[in-house]
Parts: sequence; C-alpha cells; structure tokens
Amino acid sequence: MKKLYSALMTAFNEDDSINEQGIREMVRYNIDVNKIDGLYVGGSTGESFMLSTEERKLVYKIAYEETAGKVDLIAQVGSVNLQEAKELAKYAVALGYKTISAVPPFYYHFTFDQIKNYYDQILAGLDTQLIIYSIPALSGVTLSLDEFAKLFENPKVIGVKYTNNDFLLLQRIRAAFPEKVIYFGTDEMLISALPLGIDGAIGSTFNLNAKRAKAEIAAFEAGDIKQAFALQDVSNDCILDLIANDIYPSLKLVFEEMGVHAGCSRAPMSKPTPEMRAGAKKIYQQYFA
Ligand code: NGF
Repeated sequence: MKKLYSALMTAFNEDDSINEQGIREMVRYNIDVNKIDGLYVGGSTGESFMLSTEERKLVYKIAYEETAGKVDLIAQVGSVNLQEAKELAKYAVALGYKTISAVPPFYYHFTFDQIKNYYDQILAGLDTQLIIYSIPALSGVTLSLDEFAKLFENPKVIGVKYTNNDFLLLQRIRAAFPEKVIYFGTDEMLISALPLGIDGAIGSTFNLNAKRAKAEIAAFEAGDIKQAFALQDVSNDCILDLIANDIYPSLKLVFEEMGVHAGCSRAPMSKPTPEMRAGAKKIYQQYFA
C-alpha cells in the first residue's frame, strides 16, 4: 500500500515561543489516531524557514523522542544557508533519522551546478539517504527531468517529495526512474497522482484528514475509482475551506477542536481571529465530528 505521511506542524505559544507539549500532542495524534506511516519534520507546514537553527534541531529531537521508532521520520534540512543545512543534516542523522530531505537553495536564483553541489555537500560524509523537496511555487526552483537525473546520480538521493502540479513531469520522472521513491505533496490533487505510480503522499492536511485519505488510497488500490473520487471530493471541500480560513493556523485550530493542543502559528503568520476560530469550528463539525 502507498504510504501516507503527515507534514508535522510546529506548535507555538501566543508569544511565538515553541510549544513543546503541543508538538508532542500532534505527533501522538498522528501515531495513535491517524495511524500514519510517517512524519515529514521541518518542512513548509512546520513553518521551519521561520525557525532558528537551534529551534529546528529542537523540533527534530521532540519528534524523534515522541515517535520512539513507531513510524518513519524524514527530517527536512534544506536552507538557503548551506552551512545550516549541513549542520542540520548532521544533527538529524546523529539523532537517528534514517532519511533526510532538502528543499533546493532558494531566493538567489542559483544555477543548477550550484544546486547539485549543495545536495552533494549536504550528503558528503553522512551515512544517510535524501529525498529532494521539490516545491517550485514556494522555492522558485523548478527542476527539469534532466536535472532530476543528474541529482539522482548521487546514490544517496533516493527520490523526491513532489509538491508540483506538473503531471507530465511527474509521469516522466516515474517512467525514467522506477527505482526512486516519489511522494506527492498536493493533497487536493492526490487522486490525479495515484494512477501515475507515486509511492505515497506527504501533506499538511493529513494531520487531520488521514483516515479519509487512507480510505481513498485503499479504494483506488482496490479498483474502486468511483469511491476514491467521492472521498477526494469530500477532502477537497475540506481542504478548500481550510485554505479559505488561512490554512496553517486553521489546521491548528481544528486540532484544538479535537482536543489536541496544537498552539498557534508564528508571526508573520496570523494569530487566530474570532472569525478564524468560528471557521475552524465549522470545519471540524462538518468534516471531523
Ligand atoms: O504547504 C504547502 C505549500 N504544501 C503542503 C505540502 O506539500 C507541504 C500541502 O500539504 C509539506 O508537506 C511540508 O513541507 O510541510 C498543502 O498544504 C495542501 O495540499 C493544501 O494546499 O504548497
């Protein structure tokens, strides 16, 4: 069966400090209730590019301790600062993470050779495996099939987390690299990626909606395409409502409705307004109660 990973969120207190207990509660919910296959720690949903190096390490540590080997873990270590990425990779591997992931270096429009060198340097001397985090809409870095091929030449690069709506490129990567793992990252388009041979999905909304997404995958694998689409339709109503209500803070507000103390998001993300709280309550009642 294809794997489902939640992109772990970072819980913050009202004063923007890290809420350790909140992170632990979300990890537990993902393991005990969602029965998730794994957690993607330190990605976009974790608001990681707004954390200091020490805070990123703390989140890896909390997730590692709280999972206690029960589910797979992937540490996203990418940074525009290569020294930070290397330090985080070293730290995560020493903690016990079997797999790391990294967004390409962003902001400065690096050349492909510079991007390749970045991945090779992160991996140099580390006994680990890496999944490229391809998310062109946020990173501004679009990789071509030939460029994926060059990155995959490093045997430690085992695949890609593909948060991109270019399905032609996805199909071409699958056909060219059957041995590499591909985790899809746009939750609202999961149904379109399933027939293209993805190995699973990693996303923010699975923190809440894992059961429905797993049922969709099971229906798809059993050949019940109609049921798979029906489940995706419900998920999409939910995901679009979350997006309209400001997705990251709202995922946490819905968690609160479930009794999971997920805290809030860090500025410059929004703090919950009364309207957002009302929206989140409605989402909880409509899709999860
Ligand atoms: O948050 C984004 C931005 N994408 C996530 C996911 O791909 C990011 C996706 O689940 C992720 O896994 C991570 O690094 O934390 C969306 O939130 C979801 O599909 C709703 O649009 O693209």
